[in-house]
Amino acid sequence: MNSTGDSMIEAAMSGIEEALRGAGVTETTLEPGEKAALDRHGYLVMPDVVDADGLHRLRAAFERATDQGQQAANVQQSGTRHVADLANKDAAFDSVYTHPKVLAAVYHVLGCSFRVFQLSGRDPLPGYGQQGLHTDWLPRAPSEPFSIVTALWLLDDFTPNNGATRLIPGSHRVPRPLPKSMMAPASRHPDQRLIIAKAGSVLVFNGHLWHSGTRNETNGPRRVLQCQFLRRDLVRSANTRPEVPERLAPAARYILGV
Ligand SMILES: O=C(O)CCC(=O)C(=O)O
Repeated sequence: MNSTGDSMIEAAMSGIEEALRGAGVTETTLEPGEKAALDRHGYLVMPDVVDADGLHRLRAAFERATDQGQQAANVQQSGTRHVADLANKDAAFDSVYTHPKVLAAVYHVLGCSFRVFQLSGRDPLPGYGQQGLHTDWLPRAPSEPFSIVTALWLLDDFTPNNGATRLIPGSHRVPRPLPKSMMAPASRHPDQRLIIAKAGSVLVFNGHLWHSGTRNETNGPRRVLQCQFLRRDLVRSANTRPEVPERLAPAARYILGV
């Protein structure tokens, strides 16, 4: 969108607080215990965010989106189905970046204006998916604010052996970068925790938290939608190419950054 279009949206939606209100976020959307978990542990699992019908729609949209384009060659190399730019691929994904509770969590962590940086999907195939521990943004000095929050929408159950996300609780507050030795996929951190949760849950975490996907040891899929929200002042070019869906309400357009 050109600068005239940008300023029209900015004028229509004067800031993040208005966008959050438009999306239905209130002071009490997040409970005190949920805020405390985000502060202390750096993550929160929200169960039952998506009901059975919603899951059916999101899974179908995920499959349609991964069928588009040249996926097969990439999958053979990486053993993981990746699909990018979902905001442009299906209206079913609109709810992923406008859900009030997720937005409330993002605002709680960042405390400033933000927008979608990337909305993608990930499905490690049987035998694949082990990643090294990483963060989703550059290392930060203790005096610097947090920059990014990631929300993983579980389209399949996370079980002990199907490639669930592992994370190190509290590591978003560690005042030194992730040790190189821990970045190797084979490394195990003594404090790592595997997130076991039902399909329809959303795992929201501070993007500075040390985390990774693990190996899918089953024969089933382990699909997630990955939505990253970045401080608005850091977005140079987002990894999403929104073609401004007309259906979107002003709050959704603001959060998407279109
Ligand atoms: O899919 C997951 O469990 C986490 C993936 C992840 O951290 C990443 O792709 O950077």
